Amino acid sequence: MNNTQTHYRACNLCEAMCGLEIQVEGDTVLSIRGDKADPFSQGHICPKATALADVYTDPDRLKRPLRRISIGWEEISWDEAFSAVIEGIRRVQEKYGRNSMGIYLGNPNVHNLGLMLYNAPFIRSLRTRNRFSATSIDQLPHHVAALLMFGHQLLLPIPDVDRTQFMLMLGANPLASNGSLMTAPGIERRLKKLQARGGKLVVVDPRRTETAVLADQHIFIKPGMDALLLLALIHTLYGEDLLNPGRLADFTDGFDEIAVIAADFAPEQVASRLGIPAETIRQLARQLAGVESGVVYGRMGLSTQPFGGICQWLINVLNILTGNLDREGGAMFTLPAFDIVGLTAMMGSTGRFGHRQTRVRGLPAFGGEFPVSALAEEILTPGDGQIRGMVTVAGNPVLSAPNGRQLDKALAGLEFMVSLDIYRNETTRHAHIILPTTTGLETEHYDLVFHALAVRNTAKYAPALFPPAEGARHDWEILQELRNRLENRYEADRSTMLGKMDFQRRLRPDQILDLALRFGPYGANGSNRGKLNGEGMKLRLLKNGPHGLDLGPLQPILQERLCTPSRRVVLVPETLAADVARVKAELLAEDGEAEEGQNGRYPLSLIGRRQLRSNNSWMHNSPRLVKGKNRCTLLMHPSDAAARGLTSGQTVKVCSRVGEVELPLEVTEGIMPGVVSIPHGWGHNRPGIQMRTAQAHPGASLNDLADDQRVDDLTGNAAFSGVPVEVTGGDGEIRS
Ligand SMILES: Nc1nc2c(c(=O)[nH]1)N[C@H]1C(S)=C(S)[C@@H](COP(=O)(O)OP(=O)(O)OC[C@H]3O[C@@H](n4cnc5c(=O)[nH]c(N)nc54)[C@H](O)[C@@H]3O)O[C@H]1N2
Ligand SMILES: Nc1nc2c(c(=O)[nH]1)N[C@H]1C(S)=C(S)[C@@H](COP(=O)(O)OP(=O)(O)OC[C@H]3O[C@@H](n4cnc5c(=O)[nH]c(N)nc54)[C@H](O)[C@@H]3O)O[C@H]1N2
Ligand code: SF4
Ligand SMILES: [Mo]
Repeated sequence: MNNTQTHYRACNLCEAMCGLEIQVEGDTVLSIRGDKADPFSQGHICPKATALADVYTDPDRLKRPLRRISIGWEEISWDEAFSAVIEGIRRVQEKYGRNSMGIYLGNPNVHNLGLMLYNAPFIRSLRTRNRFSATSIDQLPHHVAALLMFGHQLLLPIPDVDRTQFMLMLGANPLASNGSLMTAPGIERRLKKLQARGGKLVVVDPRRTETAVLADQHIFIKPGMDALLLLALIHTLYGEDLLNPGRLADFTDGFDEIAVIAADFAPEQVASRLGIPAETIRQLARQLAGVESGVVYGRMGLSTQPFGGICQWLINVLNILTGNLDREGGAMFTLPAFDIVGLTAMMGSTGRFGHRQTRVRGLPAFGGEFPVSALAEEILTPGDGQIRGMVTVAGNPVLSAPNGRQLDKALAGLEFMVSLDIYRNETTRHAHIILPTTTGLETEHYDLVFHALAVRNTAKYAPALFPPAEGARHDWEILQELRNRLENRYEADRSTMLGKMDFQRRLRPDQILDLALRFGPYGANGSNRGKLNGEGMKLRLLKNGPHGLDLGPLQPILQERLCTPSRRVVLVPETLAADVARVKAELLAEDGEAEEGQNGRYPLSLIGRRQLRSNNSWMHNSPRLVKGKNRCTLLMHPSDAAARGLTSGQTVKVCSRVGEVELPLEVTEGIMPGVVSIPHGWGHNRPGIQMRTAQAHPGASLNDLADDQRVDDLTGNAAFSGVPVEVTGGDGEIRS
């Protein structure tokens, strides 16, 4: 008898939400293919999707709670583990106060329905200010710009790539990353269609990336200089009378102020600093202003740099000045079925910025979280408020946050640490207790976050394909249990407003999802109920349509979504405008404080790069993803290699202010002179981890070089782009 079953779900690994068609027999995955019937992804997948099967069967996956003992690790029961965790947290907080516990949430949180719904009440039960997440090593500047301009941290403009005629893309490489803050499965096909309909793609990047190769024009830029380019583009729009905000002028304030700000940044003024001819800048501005629809889009490379906040702000400004914000083919806003923006706005929580500062360096909090660049010093610096214990949930900051070696040292000295994770890796090896969780195919899936960042309005749900790996528990179940045990101390909580709306205490994730769908914009009483032929959105509808529902292209909706007190767009928020002084001092002035060269000791500028077969730090234990040649190499321009007498294939040593690594050199014309690149997420050669395939392909960690003191001073986001380094010949031994 043939027991083969077919299961449909969205891939949870990156932001693209590709539909998967998975053939299984019993608990064996026979195949994972692109789901051609998924209206959004139309069959697209990448090589990482098939590795979901590897994660499911991985012999290194943790199955039972682990306790660290003097000679290694011992498996313990769940009840023992929960008791030990509560005892550990209480011990630390009773001794040093409640802020002595810290928490770090990693990237897979946002790909996990249970975590998205249950981590907030758990965090509240910890009662600590010391909260951190991957947001501050990623997209924090986007949130700051959205909060200050549109009044809500999650009102993020999404490029309408399927309808635009012109895309100016800075600091993003969607052909490798599959798109970010732009959920667009099959992005290569979408960009080629843009070109096929006569549209143009221009890429600004220090490296000739996969996306730059596809583009109609690629402009090299020195890392961290984009703010100058964006200001010069704005200058040109004003100077050449190219302004055309259209209907946006009716509800936007600040057109005169931005003209004054941009006045000092004529293309001719910035050209030599930028290394981009003034005429190229002027042409770019004219092109953007001349098309019927166009969009400026900037991602990682523009967020994780010293001017991240300014860059994300100015990108929005450019889209407004050219009338492209909230317009078909421009940068648009989603109306997702689970409407996080609407729900949080209703509860009055639109985001907060700068309401408190970190103890040691005074970096600003955003949305109740501190920048993770400050985590190590908050642990290592003695004094009142020092962090003595940590919880990590689905995070690997030792490889993901800047100055990983310092963080290694900090975590090793904690009095108590607990990690919810599927692996014992570079970070979780420091835990006293590791709680093993389900992931991927063992979880039910609805993309709470990425439907809200997609280039079309879509909705898709899938139940878990497999029961939890033997012994593992769902993240949300673990957090709920910990919270219940912690809150015994704080009975008073239940009388508060939040206590009364405590859905998590009474409902499962799918039940909360169902409620949110029913009360959302496509629900029976929602503003967009018409979309579903009279049937209101509910979970059952999604269960009956396993390929996902297409709710149509994005619509102009900004005016009704705005959350600013004035209900108008703030083109020039004061905090951002004030930060332009820093651009002048550090980037514009010929004798500026730009750290380039730092006394000539670290003359090269280091950037990262993403690779299709890698997913941040945690998928290198899949044999099919790491097979083949070593991809963790240093890219360098031939002129820089020649100047140092270095040749392709040899091992080189890369040094920065905070550390050094050794890795093979790859000489290529595809990177600017003066710039070198290493992919992030590698460096699995630390002792005490249990990821055998990854350990056999360790690579070196980019974040052993990235500097925790280098941040965007405004937002506190890590500045990974342009870390000053020097490269010399290594020990001669080539490591694989
Ligand atoms: N230099 C440099 N550094 C970077 C970047 C860069 O471009 N350059 N990129 C940054 C970006 S954009 C991000 S988002 C961060 C990511 O930073 P992190 O989130 O800290 O790192 P990840 O590698 O995503 O680690 C995810 C962890 O979650 C575990 N995990 C996977 N699935 C599950 C699950 O379902 N449940 C639980 N409990 N655990 C799970 C994995 O084993 C791993 O330990 O890295 C940042 N760091
Ligand atoms: N295969 C794969 N896909 C992923 C991930 C992964 O690890 N692997 N991670 C996922 C995550 S968590 C995220 S956040 C997204 C990120 O998705 P993207 O934002 O597309 O990230 P990157 O591919 O790192 O692209 C950043 C680009 O910025 C360039 N850059 C660096 N510094 C500068 C600068 O100063 N100025 C300019 N103009 N450009 C600069 C780099 O050369 C690089 O090409 O990808 C997601 N998708
Ligand atoms: S592109 Fe992203 S979502 Fe699509 S299959 Fe690959 S990892 Fe999964
Ligand atoms: Mo990310």
